[in-house]
Amino acid sequence: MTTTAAATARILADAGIERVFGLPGGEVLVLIDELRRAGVDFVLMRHESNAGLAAAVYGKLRRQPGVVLTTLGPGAANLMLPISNAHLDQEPLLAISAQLPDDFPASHTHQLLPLHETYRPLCKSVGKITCDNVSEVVPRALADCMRRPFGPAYLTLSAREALRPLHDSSPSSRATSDAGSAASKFTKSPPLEKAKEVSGLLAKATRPLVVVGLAVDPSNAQRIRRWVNEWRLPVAVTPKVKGIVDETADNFVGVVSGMAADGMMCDVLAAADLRIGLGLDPVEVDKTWHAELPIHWILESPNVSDNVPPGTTLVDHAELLDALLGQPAPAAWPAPFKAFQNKRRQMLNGQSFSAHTMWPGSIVQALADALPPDTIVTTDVGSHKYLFGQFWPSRQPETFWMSNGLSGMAYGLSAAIGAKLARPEAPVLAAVGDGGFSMNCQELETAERVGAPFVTVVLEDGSYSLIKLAQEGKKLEPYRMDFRPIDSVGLAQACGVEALRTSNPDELASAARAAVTRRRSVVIGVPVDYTDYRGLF
Ligand SMILES: Cc1ncc(C[n+]2csc(CCOP(=O)(O)OP(=O)(O)O)c2C)c(N)n1
Repeated sequence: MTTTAAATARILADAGIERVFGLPGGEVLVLIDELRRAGVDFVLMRHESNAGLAAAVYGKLRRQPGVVLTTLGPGAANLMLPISNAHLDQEPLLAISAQLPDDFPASHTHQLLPLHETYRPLCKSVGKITCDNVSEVVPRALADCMRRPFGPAYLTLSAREALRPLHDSSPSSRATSDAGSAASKFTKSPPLEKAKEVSGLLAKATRPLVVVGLAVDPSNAQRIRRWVNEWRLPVAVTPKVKGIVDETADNFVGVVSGMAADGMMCDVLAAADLRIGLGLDPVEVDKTWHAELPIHWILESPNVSDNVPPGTTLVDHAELLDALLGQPAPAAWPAPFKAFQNKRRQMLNGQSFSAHTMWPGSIVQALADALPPDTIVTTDVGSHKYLFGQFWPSRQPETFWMSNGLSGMAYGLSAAIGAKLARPEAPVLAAVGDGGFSMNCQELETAERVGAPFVTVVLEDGSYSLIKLAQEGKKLEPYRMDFRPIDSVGLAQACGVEALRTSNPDELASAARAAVTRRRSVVIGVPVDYTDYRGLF
């Protein structure tokens, strides 16, 4: 007899899902057991939020939805952060949690929350898995996550329904889906026509800037690289797509959308006489330039929340890039942003004012020199994210991960676990602040247990420094932004991970290099002075 839980597990396994991340409750034990029988590993984590974040990165890297499983009530409530992140950061995430059965007495309110109503506005679909609809609802939710823009879908399965024998003839309770409301609403441009238009605009431009954003597909990385390199086009990227072009190349101008040096990058955007937004999604932009400056949008799917700038048509990126590559460059643009590029590079060469701390720029430089180009870097959220987001020299696609549409703290370590499980051969570096680290450092134990070692660099400044700097910027009294330093090294050791502290760039580099070659997790605490960030922002 096949039960609803067994059928759910089989559908996930048949869809190529090899791991489900989560934290259990009694109500999902049967499904976890069926997953085990179907050969799907359950990655036990220490907070549902972290499990959801890890799952989404794991899924996106594997070109499939990440799957997170939680209990009902509190476990399901803890999914708000990863579901919001998957929504705003375009990550494919199928979240499944338990729920009370429909036929429970109305007086039973223990752990009862309106989960579908809560998650519906953030999800591409929500639904209830039943013995009647499992073979329809689960595949559809998986497909919804992978419909561009990628995003979350949410399903519930009650412990009672999980045990019911399959009865799959009448699709009585379907998932409510927004399928069909996205790309099909918008007009498509023929790629050749669009290529002519783009080429024509470029022919007239003297300072063009291609801005590549979140919504490009990494499978187009080689085409994008060939286009900007063969035509010698100046190119910038948003943080979420770092690595789509080689950031050590001459034509790389910088990272736009809220990172370090953002004032300068806004000046770059204003100085350009043609801005081409290739897959650019304003969800990453915390300023207003995307609404104020004219942008020639090249989108192949709507942006987050199904937005498409007025008058914009959609076009297949691969076909458009092939058409562009079939033509010669319509003009030459001899490094129109050179002065900005030089200034950006020089910003890293500062020096800390304190003898006991390391200049933040030296941290990036030491690690970039030490670690191989295929290193996957994750960051948390804070000043360190701005630093790495702008200055980490990404060289390969899909090697940089941060929360930027949502910008939610506690992303860095979770993302590192998901990335390492998806790409076991790649070295992984998590760069986090001491605030974010203390939100989820317990996942270091998870990383060790599930065989996902990575290097964590904790930038220790004893404060929520980004917010402290914002407080200063608003000319407010310094108030409650500092905490007593928690010993990151001691915390890591308590989780069974090797750890050291250094303020010496060479020591930092050799510790990071040794850790990735020995395939061991190591945490490196690096004291920084928050005032040093002032020179970088
Ligand atoms: C979940 C969440 N809570 C609060 C914030 C607001 N916030 C953004 S950055 C930041 C400070 C982060 O401090 P830390 O992790 O130490 O990094 P640092 O800024 O010092 O590099 C805070 C509180 C957020 N983005 N996400």
